[in-house]
Amino acid sequence: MVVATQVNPIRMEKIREVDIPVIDLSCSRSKVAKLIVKACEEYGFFKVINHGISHHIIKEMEDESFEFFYKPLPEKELVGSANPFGYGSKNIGLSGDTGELEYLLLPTNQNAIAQTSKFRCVVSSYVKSVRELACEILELIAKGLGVPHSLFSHLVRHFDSDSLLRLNHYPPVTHSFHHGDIGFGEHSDPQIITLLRSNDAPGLQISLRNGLWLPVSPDPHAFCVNIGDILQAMTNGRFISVRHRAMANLLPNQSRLSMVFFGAPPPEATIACPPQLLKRNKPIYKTFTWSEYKSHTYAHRLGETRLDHFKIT
Ligand code: GA4
Repeated sequence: MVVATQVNPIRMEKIREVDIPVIDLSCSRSKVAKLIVKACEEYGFFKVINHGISHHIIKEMEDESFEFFYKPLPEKELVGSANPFGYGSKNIGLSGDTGELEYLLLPTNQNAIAQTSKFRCVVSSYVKSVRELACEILELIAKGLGVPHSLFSHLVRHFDSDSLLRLNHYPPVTHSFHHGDIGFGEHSDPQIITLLRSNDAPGLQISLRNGLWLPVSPDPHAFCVNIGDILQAMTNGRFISVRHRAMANLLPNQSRLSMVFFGAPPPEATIACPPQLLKRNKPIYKTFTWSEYKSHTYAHRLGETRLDHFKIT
């Protein structure tokens, strides 16, 4: 496999004859911007390497997460159940979805993670770095699309941004697990953009246009980036909010841990495709606020195509 260099900012990862873009962020901005836009149009998914987030910050977040998940259940339950923030096990959302995982859902706004414990300090510095990376990627997208620099990133940088951090722990195999069991079922992410970092255990799969599921090879040095529903709406369907899922962890001795940042707008932000991106096309989606979209999301099942509800008929 060719490792990306200064000259070539993209390498393609061949899995089952499909190329997943791996984009080297240390290369020229204009080239990277074009490659990211192409990946968002073709897959709604890509990996970034040379992203600039220090290994130390990632490792500390991973260590703290494992320390939390290895605690006895009653201690984990002390943080409160995920409604929406807190600890959850097997139950996903409020509409009856389930999966083979446990997780912690955390808010990311500055007030919520006031730094009073080691865990909160670590979350706060991880969130700060990953939010910055998300905004840089959104600014590269804006450059590639030829729209104002902070058109998308200002929503995630906003003080009231509703961004989240999700820590997912997929425990090692037990005899009750079978090949094909689902860890976290098929869905698209409702937000603007998602940055996922996982340890070395496999599980993530993305859905291709032809309906096939493509396994994404784990790479602890990369971030997996996917487009969320809001960016699909803001690009009038040009970018794909890719459907993805995680399979149950079938490794006998190793846990899978993913740390997922969801970059979201503030609740009252109005979501619409800007005129520069509509060009001569008609808008596909109605205008809505993030708060309206979120209420709709939480009232429905994980696997729904939520944007359909906001289509102009
Ligand atoms: C999917 C993306 C994020 O993990 C999440 C999930 C949320 C939850 O786990 O509470 C949802 C799911 C996600 C979309 C549909 C609803 C809400 C579970 C569910 C059934 C935190 C999010 O924002 O939306």
